Parts: sequence; C-alpha cells; structure tokens
Amino acid sequence: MSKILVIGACGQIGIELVIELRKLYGVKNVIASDIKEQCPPSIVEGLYLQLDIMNHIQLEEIVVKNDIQQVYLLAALLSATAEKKPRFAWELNMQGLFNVLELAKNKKITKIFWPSSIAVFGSNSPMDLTPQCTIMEPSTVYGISKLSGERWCEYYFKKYNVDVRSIRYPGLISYKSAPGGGTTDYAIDIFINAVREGKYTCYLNEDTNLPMMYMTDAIRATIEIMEAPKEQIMIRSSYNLAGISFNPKDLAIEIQKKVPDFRIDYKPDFRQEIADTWPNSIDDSAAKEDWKWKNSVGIEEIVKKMITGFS
Ligand code: NAD
Ligand code: AKB
Repeated sequence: MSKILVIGACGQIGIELVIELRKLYGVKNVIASDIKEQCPPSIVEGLYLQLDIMNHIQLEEIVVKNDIQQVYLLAALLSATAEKKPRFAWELNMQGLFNVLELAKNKKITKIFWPSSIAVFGSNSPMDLTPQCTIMEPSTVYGISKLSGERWCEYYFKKYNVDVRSIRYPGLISYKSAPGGGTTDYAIDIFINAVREGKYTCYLNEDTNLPMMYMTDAIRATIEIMEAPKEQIMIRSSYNLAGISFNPKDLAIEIQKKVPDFRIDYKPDFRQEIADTWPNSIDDSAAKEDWKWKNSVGIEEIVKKMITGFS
C-alpha cells in the first residue's frame, strides 16, 4: 500500500488523526511528521520524521523516499497566535500549502487534505446558519490565510486536476492533546479548570455563540471526505461543517450539572474581537448532500467525555 504523511502530527488534531489513520490503514502505512524534534508518546509506535513544511526540498525527499501518495497538511498558526505574529503566520500558512500543492501538481502525490476554518467568514457574513457561499471578508491574518488557501486549492484543482479536499472546521474540542492557540480554546480550558480548580475566568463574553465540534466527529469527517469517491466532492475550495453551537454561559450551565460548585466569570481579551467576527452557527447542507456528512456528538456527551477525560 502507498503511504500517508501527516504534517503537523504533534498538534491537537494531528495526534488523534494519526491514531485513527493507523487503525484504518496500518501503523507502517501512516508516517507522522512535525517540526518538533520528538513525537508525543501516543503516536510513538509508528514512523516519525522531523520535517519543516517550509523546506520543500526536504518534503519532496521524504515523499519520494517513503512512497507517499496522500498528505494531510495540518501545520499552521491558529487565530490567536497568528495575530501576534501576522507575517510569520501568513508565510507558514501559505508556503506550507503551496509546497504540498506543487508536489501534487508535479504528480509526486495523488491526494491532499488541507483544513480551512470558520475563520474565513467575517463580520459582513450572515452570522446564523452561515451559508457555504456568502460574503467572506475575514479580518484576522489567520482567516485571510485560510480564505486565500481555499482559493488556491480550487485553482490547483481546476488548472492542474489536483485532488485536494478540505473542510472548514469549527472550534474543535478534545482532551487528548492541548489546543494550539485558537480563539475557541476556551471550550477546552474551561474543562481543565472546572475539574482541577472548580472555577474559570473566560476570555470571551458569556453570550459569544460559536460553532464547535467534538474531535471524534472532526476526525471522522476528515477521513470520510478523503474516502469519498472523487466525483462526490463538488466543492474544491472547502466545505462548511457543522457540529453544535453554544456560548460560554450555555457550556458553564452544562458543566454545573456535573460539577455543581463550578463557578465562571468573564474577562474578555483580544480574542473577543476575533470571535465577534465569526459565525454563531453554520449551514453544512452541501457536505450532507455531497458526501453524506452527519454530526453525532452533542453538548451533553461532550461535557461527559471532557470531564471524564480530565479527571
Ligand atoms: P496545532 O497548533 O495544535 O498543531 C499544529 C502542529 O503543526 C504543531 O504540532 C506544530 O508543531 C506543527 N508545525 C508548526 N510549524 C510547522 C512547520 N513549519 N513544519 C511542520 N510542522 C509544523 O493545530 P491544530 O489545532 O491541530 O490544527 C491543525 C490544522 O487544522 C490547522 O491548519 C488549523 O488551522 C486547522 N483548524 C483547527 C481547528 C481547531 O479547532 N483545532 C479549527 C479549524 C481549523
Ligand atoms: C481557532 O480558534 O483559531 C481555531 C479555528 C476555529 O480555526 N480553533
């Protein structure tokens, strides 16, 4: 079997994706890579390579030497971190994508997964059930890089027949690995603090609704879109994907059902400004129609899993 390369494998999504891909395709067929020198213990049983995605020569060497056919490109700076290093974020988020798209254009690999985000939308987009195609004027460097990336993915598909597939992930919730500097990270931090301290100071206002999803659903969606027959993938920029939507107050109320003494207060910081430009909820009917996407984990189950996970 030809091999799969996951780039950015040590991150929040990468760790769980590598584990699932290895279950499906075999440990020896899924190579984990990241700029980090060492990989986390949970993915240590398979091959791990240190790779800087900015280095296209090293990337091509790894791809050719290991007979890689599919690449999952996860390396990026997320919204909050990117605002602190805008130029570097732009370079990493764009150059990394170009390096992988070029490999496919030159027929060194056959399929790419590259994630976009709800950050592609902006304050002029409809906030509720944000449609697949609508006004998109992101105001963060992260959102600008994701929207540009989407346009390039579609361009490489149309011009060079590159089989690139993409999802606009909402905020992802998980306990197996730490989040990487996003605006939606409060929905993870809140659980760590609820379990360990019984209280949490939230950096978003109580009524800030955002689209969210439990990690297992996001991983399933990722594998499902990659497994779908080519002709079912009608959108080559990126698909809207919806899980559930809630705000910090809703989440705190759910947590109090399990941790009755849990207390929350609110001290909004710069991430509030980012969240205010993102959708409250997402219309993912295109993903449902084209490759039969269906979310499965709701808020009660998320709270149960997260509290158990951090206890
Ligand atoms: P993360 O920050 O947790 O992980 C990113 C990984 O990339 C890290 O392990 C980091 O070491 C690695 N990396 C950074 N620079 C690199 C380089 N030059 N070469 C190789 N590796 C490098 O991010 P994540 O949450 O796992 O997100 C993965 C992707 O999914 C990103 O593109 C992100 O924009 C997208 N996404 C994530 C979410 C979410 O909620 N986690 C939501 C929407 C989109
Ligand atoms: C972030 O908050 O930056 C990410 C995302 C929604 O893209 N979680």
